[in-house]
Amino acid sequence: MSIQSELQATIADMVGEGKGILAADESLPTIAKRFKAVNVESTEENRRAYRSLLLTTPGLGEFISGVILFEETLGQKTADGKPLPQAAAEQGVVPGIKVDKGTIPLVNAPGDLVTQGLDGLADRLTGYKEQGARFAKWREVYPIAGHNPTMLGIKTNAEVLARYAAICQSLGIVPIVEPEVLLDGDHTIERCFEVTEAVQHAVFHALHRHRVELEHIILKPSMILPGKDAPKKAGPQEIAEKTLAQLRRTVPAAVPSINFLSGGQTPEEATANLNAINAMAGNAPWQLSFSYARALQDPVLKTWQGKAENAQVAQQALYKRAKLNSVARTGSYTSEMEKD
Ligand code: 5MM
Repeated sequence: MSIQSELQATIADMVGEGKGILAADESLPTIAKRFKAVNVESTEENRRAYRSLLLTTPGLGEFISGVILFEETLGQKTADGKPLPQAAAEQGVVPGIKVDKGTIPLVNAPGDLVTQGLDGLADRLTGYKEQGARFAKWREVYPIAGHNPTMLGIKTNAEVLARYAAICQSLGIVPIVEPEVLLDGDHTIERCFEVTEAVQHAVFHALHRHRVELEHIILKPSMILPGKDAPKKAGPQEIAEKTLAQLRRTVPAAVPSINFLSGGQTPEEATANLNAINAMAGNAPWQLSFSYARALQDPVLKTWQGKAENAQVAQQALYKRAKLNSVARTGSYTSEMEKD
């Protein structure tokens, strides 16, 4: 199969009607934090058991078309010895891999960050592909504060995202491009709009410079939201209106799918906001979907609590959230459905 056909086949499998992506790619410090909140120790066996629970959820493939894994998970197996990427693939869920190596401060841009991991990326991707990964994910992070993000931060992060995406495509791996404007702070929704517009404008400019084929990427952005400590809150209507207006300004129609991250919203908020976005989307050129970690997994972790006897009910919690987000893709979700 040519690289082009391979990329197209992966996009076709991932961009299904009514489906979204499960992000289960928490790095070791992040999963330790998530486990600690429910009194579970972050051992390799507990991480294997938890991710195995997620990927073997009965019916997961009805609503989930792709799963982002952490490097360790690619090599782990279910209790009966099946590689976890294979367990996902057998449910119709395309396995992918987070390939960035986290952020460091960006020199000469105090307050801004830049993501590491480009050195040796092509070799790592070749190995991940042999283990079953068909797509990759890389996240750049933009904090909003007084002077942040700076123009240096915006341009540097865009360049890194574009270099990552070009390397992935050259190897037949679909890149998820994730520029996350952080929710932390007391900034207004208007400031989030302004920053996100500048960030995405720079990202698409860099993708063009690096000749990345927009038809073969998935964009994973944050929604347009007021900072989590902002005195003035916003409801789903305003969030949807501003998120769509911003995306129309910056995202070319060639991009097949926009899969939002949840970024610290509650599971119910993330579903209600995705629903409002789809209800208002009209003839938007892209699919508008989800790639949530916390907004899909929080209820699962709270139910599981590290106990094998809770695994089945925890899987039902994942099934429910995946289903409700699938309904939100049609704009017909209501909060009443939470009670089912
Ligand atoms: C922003 O984080 C991504 C989406 O998660 P949320 O829906 O919870 O916002 C997620 O894929 C993220 O990249 C992983 O949780 C891993 O984060 P770290 O920082 O451990 O790489």
